[in-house]
Amino acid sequence: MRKAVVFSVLVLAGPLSAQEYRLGDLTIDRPVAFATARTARSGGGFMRIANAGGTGDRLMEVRADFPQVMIHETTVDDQGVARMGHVPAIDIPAGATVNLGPGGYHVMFMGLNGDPLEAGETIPATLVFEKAGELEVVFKVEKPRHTGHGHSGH
Ligand SMILES: [Cu+2]
Repeated sequence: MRKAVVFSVLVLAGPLSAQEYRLGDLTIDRPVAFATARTARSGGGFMRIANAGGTGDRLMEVRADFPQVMIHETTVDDQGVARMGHVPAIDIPAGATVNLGPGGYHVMFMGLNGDPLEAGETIPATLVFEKAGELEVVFKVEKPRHTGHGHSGH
């Protein structure tokens, strides 16, 4: 219980400082999600993962309190049409920084069903890495930027 209280204080302090998490050689920078429309069925989660170690790792899974959470990648085909597809894992090569951002890899919080993500909310989640293990993080929900990254197709 005491641990939970301390944790929430840290989260409240978040807006003034970038949220950064460390797990072994991995640094996870600023997990955010964007507020969704009331009718949206899913919302995207984003962050940056840096691997300072000498061996690669992989983000295998993200767990959070939604009916389904998947790892997606947005790709653009020859016709310029963007599509999202499930990817089983994201490689985090040794020495590399991998950006999960609009238009690329993202976490998909699915099954919102009339309970949209709202700015100011936080989403506790667990990141599961193949080698480094599990890490608890908190995604901050922010107002969407105008990136054209829609999820209406879900
Ligand atoms: Cu997606």
